[in-house]
Amino acid sequence: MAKMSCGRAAVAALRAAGVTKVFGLMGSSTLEMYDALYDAKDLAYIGVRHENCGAHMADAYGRVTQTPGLFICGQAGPGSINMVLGLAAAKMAYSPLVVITGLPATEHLGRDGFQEIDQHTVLLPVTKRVMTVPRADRIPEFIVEAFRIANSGRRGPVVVMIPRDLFNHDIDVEIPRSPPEMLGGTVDRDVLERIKEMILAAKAPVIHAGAGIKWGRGSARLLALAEKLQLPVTTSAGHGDVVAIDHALYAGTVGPRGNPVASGLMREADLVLALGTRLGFNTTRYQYENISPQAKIVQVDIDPIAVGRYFPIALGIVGDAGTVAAALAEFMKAMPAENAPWRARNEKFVKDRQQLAQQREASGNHAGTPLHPDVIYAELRKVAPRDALFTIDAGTTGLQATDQLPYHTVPALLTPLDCASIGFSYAAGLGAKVAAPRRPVISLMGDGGFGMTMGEMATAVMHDIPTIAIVMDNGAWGSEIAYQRDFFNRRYIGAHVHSPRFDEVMKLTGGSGYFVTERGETADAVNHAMKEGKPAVIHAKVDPDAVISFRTDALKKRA
Ligand SMILES: Cc1ncc(C[n+]2csc(CCOP(=O)(O)OP(=O)(O)O)c2C)c(N)n1
Ligand SMILES: [Mg+2]
Repeated sequence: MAKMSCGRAAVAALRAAGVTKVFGLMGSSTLEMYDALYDAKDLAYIGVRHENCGAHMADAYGRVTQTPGLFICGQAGPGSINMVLGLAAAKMAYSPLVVITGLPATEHLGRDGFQEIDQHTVLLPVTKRVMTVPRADRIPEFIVEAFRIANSGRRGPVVVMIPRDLFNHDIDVEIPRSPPEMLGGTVDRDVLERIKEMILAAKAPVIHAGAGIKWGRGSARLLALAEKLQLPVTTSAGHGDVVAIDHALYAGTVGPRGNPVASGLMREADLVLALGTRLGFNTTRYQYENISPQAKIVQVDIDPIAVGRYFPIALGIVGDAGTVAAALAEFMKAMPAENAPWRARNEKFVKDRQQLAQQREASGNHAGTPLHPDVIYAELRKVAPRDALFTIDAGTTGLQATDQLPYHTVPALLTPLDCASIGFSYAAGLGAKVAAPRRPVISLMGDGGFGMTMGEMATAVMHDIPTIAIVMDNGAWGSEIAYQRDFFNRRYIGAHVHSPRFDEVMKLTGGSGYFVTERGETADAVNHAMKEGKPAVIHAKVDPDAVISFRTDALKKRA
C-alpha cells in the first residue's frame, strides 16, 4: 500500500492496464491526472483539438493494436458530449476503447449546475458501459476494470466518469493487476463434424470473413482453412484487408462497397461459412441480394445476438472466428486444388477476378481533368508499400475506394463501418499512425469530411504524426448530391461545399501540402510525402460527376 494523490493513482492504474499512449483534451475536472502525467515520462501524451477526433484516434489505436486505446476527455459536460459520435463508431466497430472523463463535484451533482449534462444518459447507448466512480479510493479499480470490460468478449468503448472532487484526496492504494489476456476457447468435435458434412455435401461453398477474423487476428488461421479446402474468401464491407489482396483465393468485398465477383460468389454459393461477421446491412442490405437464399449458412460471431440475427442459419457458433477456422482446418482433410469438387467454379472466379482487375486498371488510366477518383486508387495501387495502412470516410469517394486499395498487411483498412460517418478518416489515420509508427498511413476522404476534422492538422504537426491525407475535392457533399442527381431531378440544395486549399492550410500549419490535378501527380505526391516523413495533405481536384448513390432503398425517383 502506498499513499498517493488520486491523480497519481489514476496514472498508476493506466500503467497497470498497459497504457503507453494517451490521447486527450484537457479540462479542469481532471487536472490532478494531468499533473501526474507531467511526471509520467513513460506515457506519451497526444493532445487533440476536438474530443470527437480524440475518440476516433483512440478507437483506431485500439483497432490496430488490439489493446484498448485511451482518451482522456478532460472536461465534464461539454467535453464529454463532444465525443458521442466517436464512441458510437467504436461501439459499432467492436473496438476496444477506454475514456476517462470528469463529472461535476459530488456536492453539486443533481443541481443542473455548471457543466452538468446528464452524461450517463447521453453516453449509455453509444458505449458498452458507463461507470461512475463512487469513492476516491476506488479510482484505480474502476480504471483497470474499464480496460478489462472494453477488451473482453464483444469489445467496445467504456467510459469511466470521475466526480472532480474525488481527485482532491490522497489515498492508500494498491493498484490492481493488469487485466488478463483473453483466449479464444475451443470448439466441440460434434460441431466440427456437422460443418464437415455440410462442406462435403456442398458444390459451391465460400468463406465470408469479417471483423471477427480481422480484430481477432485470425487471418493466418482463416487462410490455412481456405487453402486446405480451396475455398474462395469473400469479405464483409470494410474488411477487404482480412487477407492480402493478391492471395490466389481472395475475391474481395461483397455488396455495394465491394465488387461483382465477390458478390457473385455469394449469390451462387450453396454454403457460406460466415466467420466473424454479422452479415450486416452494408454487405447484404438484410436481403438475399448478395447471398443465395438457398445457401446454408454456418455463422460464427463473438456476439451471441449477432448469430442468426438477419438470416436463418444452418448452424451458429458463439465464439472467436479464428479459433473456429483453425479447429476446422485441423479437422478437415486437405483437398488439392486440382481435384477440389469446386475446381471449375474456382477457375471461373479467378478469371473473373483478373478481368475485374484489368477493367479497374483501364478505368484508372482515365486521362483528362478533373481527375476521376479511379485514377487516384490506381496510382495508390502502384506506389503504396505492402505495409501501408489506409483509413477512409463514408463519402462517395471513400466508399468507391473500399474494394480498390492495395491491402497486404492486416489490418490495412479502417473505416467507420456501419456508423458510416464522415470526419472519421483523418483522425483515425492519426490514431493508427501512433499505434503503428513504422507503417505508412494513407487517409482518404472527401472535402466535406476533411473540413470537419481539419483542426487535427495541428495535432499531426505538433506531435509529429506523419500521415498522408488525400482529400478528394469534388466541391460537394458527394454522396448526397448523387441522390439529388439520381432521384430528385438535379434540384441541388445544400449539396455544394466550398473549401480552402487544404494543402496550403497544411503548409501554414507546418506540414507538407501537395495540390494534384493531373494523372501521375498523386503517385508523385505520395512518394514525396513518404520520403519526407512530415504530416502531409494532398488536395486532389476530382471529377464532381464521379459520384455514386450507394443507398437507394428508401428513395423514389422524382419525374
Ligand atoms: C457525421 C456525418 N454527417 C453527415 C453525414 C451524411 N453524409 C454522408 S456522405 C456525405 C457527403 C460527404 O462529402 P465528402 O466528405 O466531401 O465526400 P464525397 O461524398 O464528396 O466523396 C454526407 C453529408 C454522415 N454520414 N456523417
Ligand atoms: Mg466531396
